[in-house]
Amino acid sequence: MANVAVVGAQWGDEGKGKIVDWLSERADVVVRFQGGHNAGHTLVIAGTTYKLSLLPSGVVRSTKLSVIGNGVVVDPWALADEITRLQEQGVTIDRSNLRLAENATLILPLHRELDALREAAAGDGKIGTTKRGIGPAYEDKVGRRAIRVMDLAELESLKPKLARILTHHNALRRGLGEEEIDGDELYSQLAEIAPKVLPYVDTVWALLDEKRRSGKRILFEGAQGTLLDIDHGTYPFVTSSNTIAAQAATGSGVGPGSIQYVLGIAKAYTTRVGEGPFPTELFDETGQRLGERGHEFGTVTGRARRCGWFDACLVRQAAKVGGIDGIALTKLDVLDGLPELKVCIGYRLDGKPMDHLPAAHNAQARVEPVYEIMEGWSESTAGARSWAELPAQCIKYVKRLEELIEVPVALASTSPDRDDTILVH
Ligand code: 2SA
Ligand code: MG
Repeated sequence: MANVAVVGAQWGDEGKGKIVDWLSERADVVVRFQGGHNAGHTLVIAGTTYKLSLLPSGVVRSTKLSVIGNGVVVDPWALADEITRLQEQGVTIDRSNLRLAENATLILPLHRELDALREAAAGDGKIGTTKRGIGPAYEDKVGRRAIRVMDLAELESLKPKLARILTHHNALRRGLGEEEIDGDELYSQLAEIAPKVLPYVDTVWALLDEKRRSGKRILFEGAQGTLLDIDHGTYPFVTSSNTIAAQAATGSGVGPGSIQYVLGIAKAYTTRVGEGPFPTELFDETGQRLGERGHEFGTVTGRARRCGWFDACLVRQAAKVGGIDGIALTKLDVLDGLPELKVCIGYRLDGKPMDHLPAAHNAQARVEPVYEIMEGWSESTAGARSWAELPAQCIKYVKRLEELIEVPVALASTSPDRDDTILVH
């Protein structure tokens, strides 16, 4: 198998965790390259449920090397807690199977606070963030004042760096009427957490280069989804990183040619958590049914996800901007028993047809979906493991989606269990 990047082709929560886990069996190294502990992956292995946020999904398999790349924003306290939580579940995590990029940006408590303060102040204009400090941490990275993982190893030079970042943040905090942050206190907090994360620190680009040259297979694990990409998503209702496969290269320090196949994950319907446009959103019983049958609640925050019909127009766009080679279609079984299925094939904006989602927020919020109606299936597809086990109408649905999104469906998934996966091509 070539090196594969797995990315969400919708608004996140497409079921990437299960597919990454499925693929990680065939890989040697699993790499996270963007986002942080705003991600939530649920893995079910041999009846045990593992909830991962920051750690790559490969971590539950002790023979795989898991890598947190430079493109990730790392809350060191959240990382230490997640490691402890998994260790308590019997998972081995040590330097032999986990490495953290020395040049990854840290999320500090002040980022989390600022995220929450801004959301509270925004009222109806809020983004609906996970309040994990993701956006503010990326702002500081781009603003060239961030504290990075390697700074924890050089405590003697940390104080002037803290003074720099605090000059910026304390000015902001004064403006918001918040108490200023004391540099000495932050220094002590960081000095205390440092020994918990430093054992994993490595020069990740060199490590990955060595793995690649020695023929090891690398799996790049994306978080969130294409429509949450800072450039290509439904801005400003997006996350603060690039979520598409191109980021796998910059976010881990490999060349773009190191990624041979981009697998996009899409749900057989659509969900979104947080605010922002969602053309195929359902506000009726069908939407409620999808949410209930699909257990559509955020892994990280427990928020109920908004649900709607499959939007082929959006997934086609995601495939094009991200270079998706094949789609893994998940949660097909959630559609079981629906008499009729709608698929969005395009939009109308002020009466004019559109074959893509426009970039302007106002236009995105106003587009009306154009639907194609398909017959549903009454049989259960839950747990199907081969194409032949699927009802004819379900195969027809998948085939039609393939045509509309202009990318082959390479895998289909029919339950959270990793073995309930159909290899289509
Ligand atoms: P943020 O916190 O700055 O990244 O939020 C900005 C937007 O990105 C959305 N976002 C997500 N959407 C779906 N799933 C995400 N992860 C968790 C999960 C979500 C949860 O996998 O279940 O538990 O609530 C995720 N992370 C960020 C977010 O909703 C905002 O729209
Ligand atoms: Mg998730």
